[in-house]
Amino acid sequence: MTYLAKPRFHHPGLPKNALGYTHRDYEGAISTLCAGCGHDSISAAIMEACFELAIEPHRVAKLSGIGCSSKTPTYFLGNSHGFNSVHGRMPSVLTGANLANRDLIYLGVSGDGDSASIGLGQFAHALRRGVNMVYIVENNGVYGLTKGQFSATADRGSKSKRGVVNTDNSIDLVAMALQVGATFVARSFSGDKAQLVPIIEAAIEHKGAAFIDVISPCVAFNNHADSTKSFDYVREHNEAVNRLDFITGRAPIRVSYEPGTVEIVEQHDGSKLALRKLAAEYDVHDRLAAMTFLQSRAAEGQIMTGLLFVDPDPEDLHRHFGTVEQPLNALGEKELCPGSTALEKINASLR
Ligand SMILES: Cc1ncc(C[n+]2csc(CCOP(=O)(O)OP(=O)(O)O)c2C)c(N)n1
Ligand code: SF4
Ligand SMILES: [Mg+2]
Repeated sequence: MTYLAKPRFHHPGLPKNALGYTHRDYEGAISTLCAGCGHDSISAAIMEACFELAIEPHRVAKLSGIGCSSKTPTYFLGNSHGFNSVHGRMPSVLTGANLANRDLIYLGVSGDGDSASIGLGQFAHALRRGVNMVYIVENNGVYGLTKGQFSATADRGSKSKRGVVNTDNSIDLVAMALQVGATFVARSFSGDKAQLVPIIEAAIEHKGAAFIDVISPCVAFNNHADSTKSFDYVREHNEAVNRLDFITGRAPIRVSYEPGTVEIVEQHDGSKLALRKLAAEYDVHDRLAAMTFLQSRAAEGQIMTGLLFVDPDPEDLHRHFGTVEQPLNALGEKELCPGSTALEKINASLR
């Protein structure tokens, strides 16, 4: 419970990262979610990724909308900046914060209701504009917080806990992210930490719009036999296209796979992704082929996971706008206000 303070004491032998921080330094308040909720596993994966990357918590800004998923930033990175916005409006608040201070790592946490129902427009436009962020949707196919109504990602034909059949077609956020130009697109499962943690690490280092759809079963309303977002269903139908190891620019490459079975993708900042292909015909750099492949597998009922698309040299919104390297919120009056002569010139050019 959030009103219960966590004990400050921790075991002196806890492992430390390059900054000398332990996992405790990446925790937040005690979770109030249902025991077993997939969202808590995603929070754990985010904390693990930030610990492993030795990120200073004050360099992260967590933003969310409304929902059980959007509550989760309270439960991790308690020393980071946080903003719990309005339902479906996280992307525009994140975009504004990113424009004002490009120096922070932006982590947008949302739900399938928050992003695919009320916030669909915001979701598409933030990705289309290339906002440098990690956008995570904790996808359970229902509005968990308001007692389990179908969301727009619920599969047609799937049943609610009370047996009602969903007759609407579903929205695949991964397909949309690919279509609108996101430069890093992945899908994972809250029950697969080994896959999810390196995907989050790679997304944090990616300097563009990174989208991760994480299937995250709602144990209270959508974990029954006729659901396509239950733990059992996802375990049975989940097929990974690749396995990812994330390697920072500093670390030497040390992967345990057979030579020739791993593709090394270098990112702009020098970090590397070691990708072990599991689906022979899958090309992680071919956006169009990825879209076709994913759609055809989805039609067969398969849930494809892994790193689905990456552009190793992405452009972001600041590059499009040509903004200065220094964060706008750190500029002084002299730089922000060019004076009346410059204003006259601009006005004259518009007459
Ligand atoms: C403008 C507005 N409309 C409706 C609601 C009610 N509401 C709160 S959370 C929610 C859906 C949350 O679903 P999702 O984003 O999937 O999160 P989950 O709880 O499943 O993690 C809705 C409809 C609201 N808070 N604000
Ligand atoms: S209602 Fe569902 S989504 Fe919300 S905390 Fe409970 S299990 Fe998680
Ligand atoms: Mg949901």
